[in-house]
Amino acid sequence: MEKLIITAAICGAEVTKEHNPAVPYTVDEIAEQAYGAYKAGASIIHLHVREDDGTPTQSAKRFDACIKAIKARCPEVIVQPSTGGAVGMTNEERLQPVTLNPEMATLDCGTCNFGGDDIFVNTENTIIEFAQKMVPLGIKPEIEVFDKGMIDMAVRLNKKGIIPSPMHFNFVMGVNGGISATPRDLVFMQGSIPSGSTYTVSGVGRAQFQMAATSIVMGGHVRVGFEDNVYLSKGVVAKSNAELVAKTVEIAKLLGREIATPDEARQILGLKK
Ligand code: KMH
Ligand code: ZN
Repeated sequence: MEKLIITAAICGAEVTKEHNPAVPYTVDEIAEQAYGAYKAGASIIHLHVREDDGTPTQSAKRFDACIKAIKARCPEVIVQPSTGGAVGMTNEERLQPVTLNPEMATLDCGTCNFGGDDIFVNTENTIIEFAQKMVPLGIKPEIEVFDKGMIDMAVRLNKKGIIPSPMHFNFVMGVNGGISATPRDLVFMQGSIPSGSTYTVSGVGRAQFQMAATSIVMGGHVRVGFEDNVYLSKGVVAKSNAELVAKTVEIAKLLGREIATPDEARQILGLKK
């Protein structure tokens, strides 16, 4: 089986220090959390950034500062900026990190309820616009899907030549408004992507490690981190993203799956040189 790529989603846009005091806001905190996650076994850092007071921002300047601080501590790691940003941001705001020409960036492939009155909006035209900004630069899109219909959207855009093959998906499972985090649904999602695609699984909340284990067994990859879950186990708040990555490494070892280095992840995902 292919080596396991672990992505650490260290920060997110919605989770706060009230949820877990270790959620990073400052450039230094972000770099520290990224470094810890990398040392524990993550090859990709999925990156959102914040102002010092925790307000989510997509500022290119702030992304640049955070990426430089991360790379100063772990030059090898893959940094994957979010183009999803936070609910309610404009497309223009969200697209800013693409100007930094990263190896990868997220490409959210559909609109989703996000609990309460929140809606994360990604119309077909938005998805096309974002893909057309990334693809010519050789930025590998990680196709974020919160439901099965979003896979179908990506496949349609792939057939039209807007999203290139092979596609790499992130199945975000357990958002309040998206597909549930169950093995049955993961089998359904995996069976819906074109052969030759790769995928990672982000189990939200208490499902994080159950979905991680299921994906490890199925040959998928795994995302963990504060963006999706702040607990190490029931009632135990994780001290760091590194703890969440270390637990994933432990599960993978028990199940006989080796962990990919960043360079091995680059090869598996076909990232630009
Ligand atoms: N914060 C969510 C609204 C992504 O990074 O591309 C969107 C999100 C997806 O986190
Ligand atoms: Zn994100």
